Amino acid sequence: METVYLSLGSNTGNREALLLRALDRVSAYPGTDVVRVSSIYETAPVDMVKGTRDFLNLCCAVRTDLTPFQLLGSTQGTERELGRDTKRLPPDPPLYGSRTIDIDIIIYGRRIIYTRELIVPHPRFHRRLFVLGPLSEIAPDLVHPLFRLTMDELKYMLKDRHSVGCRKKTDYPRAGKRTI
Ligand code: PH2
Ligand code: MG
Ligand code: MG
Repeated sequence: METVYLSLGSNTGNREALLLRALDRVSAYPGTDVVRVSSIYETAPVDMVKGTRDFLNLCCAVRTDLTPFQLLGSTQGTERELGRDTKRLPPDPPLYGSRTIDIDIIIYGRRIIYTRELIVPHPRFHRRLFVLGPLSEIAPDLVHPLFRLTMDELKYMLKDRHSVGCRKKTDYPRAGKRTI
């Protein structure tokens, strides 16, 4: 069993309902419990094509028996089921297009994985307040397996932490009975 941190985001459709449905799906994966869920944050789009709506983002901690690639297969299945259009490429790469739901594996225990399909720890999360905001809420002392800095320290080091829109929107009722 490993502790894994996921980042969830949505910026089309009923964003809040999509996040909560995605959390439900994750908790139904075999051998997987959602043990902590952050508040929902409303965040300004980063590196997105023009005119996209603000995101709702949250992070959750899960305990799982799934391997990283089994978990990736499951989260991609959930993205498809919740209407993520995987075929349509953004018109102007490397910018991103809108998404009903995006589920990213941020940290998987202390594993370091570098493949074409999956990079863990997520290669950009330490620069993104829309991940570090919710993640440092649920795991402030979690240490980045490569940088050896805590989530709180990484958040503090973000130069643009005041300029990127990221405000706490709702307190999501904490999931699960166990704490980490
Ligand atoms: N996800 C991205 C790119 N930009 N911006 C915000 N605010 N929230 C996201 O979840 C997000 C983004 C790529 O997955
Ligand atoms: Mg993403
Ligand atoms: Mg993704």
